[in-house]
Amino acid sequence: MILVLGDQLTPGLSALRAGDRARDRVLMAEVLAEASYVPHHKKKIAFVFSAMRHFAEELRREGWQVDYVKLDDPGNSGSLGGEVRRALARKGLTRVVATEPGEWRLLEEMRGWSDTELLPDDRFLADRHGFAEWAEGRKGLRMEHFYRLMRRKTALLMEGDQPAGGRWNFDAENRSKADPDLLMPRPPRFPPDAITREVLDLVAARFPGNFGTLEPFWFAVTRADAEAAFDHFVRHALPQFGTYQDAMLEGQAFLYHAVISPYLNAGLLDPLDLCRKVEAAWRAGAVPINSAEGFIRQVIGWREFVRGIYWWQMPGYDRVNALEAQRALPAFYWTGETRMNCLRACVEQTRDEAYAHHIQRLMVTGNFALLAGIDPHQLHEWYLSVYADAYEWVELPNTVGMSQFADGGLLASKPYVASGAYIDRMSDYCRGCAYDVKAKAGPKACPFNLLYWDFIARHRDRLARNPRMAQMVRTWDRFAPEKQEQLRRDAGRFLDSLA
Ligand code: FAD
Ligand code: DLZ
Ligand code: SF4
Repeated sequence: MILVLGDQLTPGLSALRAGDRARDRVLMAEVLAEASYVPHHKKKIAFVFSAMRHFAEELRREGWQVDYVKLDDPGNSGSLGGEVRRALARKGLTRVVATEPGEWRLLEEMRGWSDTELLPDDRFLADRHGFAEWAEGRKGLRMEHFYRLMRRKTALLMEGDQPAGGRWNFDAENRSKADPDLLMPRPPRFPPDAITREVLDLVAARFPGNFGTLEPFWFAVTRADAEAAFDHFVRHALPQFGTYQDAMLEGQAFLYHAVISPYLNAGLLDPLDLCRKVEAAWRAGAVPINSAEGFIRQVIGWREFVRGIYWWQMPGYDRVNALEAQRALPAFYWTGETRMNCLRACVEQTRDEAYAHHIQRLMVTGNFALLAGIDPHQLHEWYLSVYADAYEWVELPNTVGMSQFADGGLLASKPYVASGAYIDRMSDYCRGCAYDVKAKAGPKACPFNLLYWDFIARHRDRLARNPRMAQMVRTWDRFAPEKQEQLRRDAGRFLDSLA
């Protein structure tokens, strides 16, 4: 029996390649354990279940015999292990083959199943053991070094041994603010079919208290639709993707982003295929190099790099807390009820779409949590719950490593902290805010401004040793003692007011 998990919806999956469709049976199971190990967004559960059901149909069309267990099927044991045992008994089978899962917790569990053979997940460019060998013994781990290896390995955007366009990285050109008058291409919307409708009813009935708006639901749930969404991105948004990659606009959730991470992480899309299409669009003159390189760097660079770190550092990486941040996650991360307009907008968008783009996650919700000293584990569980693309292998390193510096600088060379000025420069959020982004002290002062200096003061000694932060520490040291006291008092008052 071949077990296929909810984020393994790939016809070329190693476990399927190892099988024989005339002899073997495929098992797919919706189980409460996977649907509730964190309180997932309703849209995330609906996406996974509907994509699983459509993938089962795809496999059947290709000649596989598929046993599909729905969440509300009578007798559903509620766990993957339980469903494997039930299916073996039902069919009189004795051996299970599966591809390694994407999360440590499940890998540990599956390693304990005596009759199960686990095959490597080779849907990534860098295998996890190879990454660990590369990382082991290096002084500083930098994504850029890893990325160049991946460029050479894939030959993407290469002219012989040299990077196309004469540079490896065009990030410096990717920091423009977006104008609300720009015509934004919207991601295509796929109306729910009968299978998705049934899933939406199931999620509404079984997960009524979970975070998030279930409808309208328009995600692609088949490979064909996911590919259509990507082709639409390449034609309509990719040309501007690089330039506006870091921009944020109120009411514009997607800007020029691809909005494909749920599809990619569930296995509906193949990362190398996507990058080849992007390279072809650049070679055809349809998109500029800063966009093509920016996209390819995210996919063969960051995505692979964070996965390598996850497997190298687990178990234990989910408990790192280098800055000893202990504050509870404020309730407004779930309700959006805050006077800080940037946070309100990002949380409400997350509630409605199960999506936020990278800078919203890193520089609004992440930045605030880091400045305020929120417990990174609680924050990790939040990110893992609320985004449709969230699986621990990719979410955890982005949260505790990139965003919270909780691994002490293993993944990021400096904490991603910024005052309100950064958010004001990259967005239009501050215009509609109850706080004044220009005010540095007093009751109207933007909380990011107060918390920024409070953060520098709290971690002064550690930050003074970091070459990329030392300048800010020197600035803090030069403030008059009365100014330092007032900033810390105002910040303390604000922090005390957080529920
Ligand atoms: P685009 O901006 O269009 O980028 C294209 C693709 O590049 C993405 O689909 C994604 O596959 C890849 N990519 C870009 N940045 C990253 C990155 N930092 N790490 C890995 N892949 C990247 N991404 C997830 O897929 N799942 C998560 O659970 C997740 N959690 C995050 C948590 C935090 C705190 C932060 C700061 C980032 C997180 N990211 C996560 C990375 C990034 O925010 C999303 O991949 C991106 O927003 C997805 O939207 P998109 O498809 O429109 O991406
Ligand atoms: C995310 C998810 C959800 C919500 N439900 C299921 C499920 O019922 N059955 C299943 O096989 N997979 C599900 N998944 C995806 C798994 O959680 C994912 O395979 C593991 O977290 C490993 O990445
Ligand atoms: Fe956010 Fe501060 Fe701007 Fe308000 S003023 S939107 S809190 S950055």
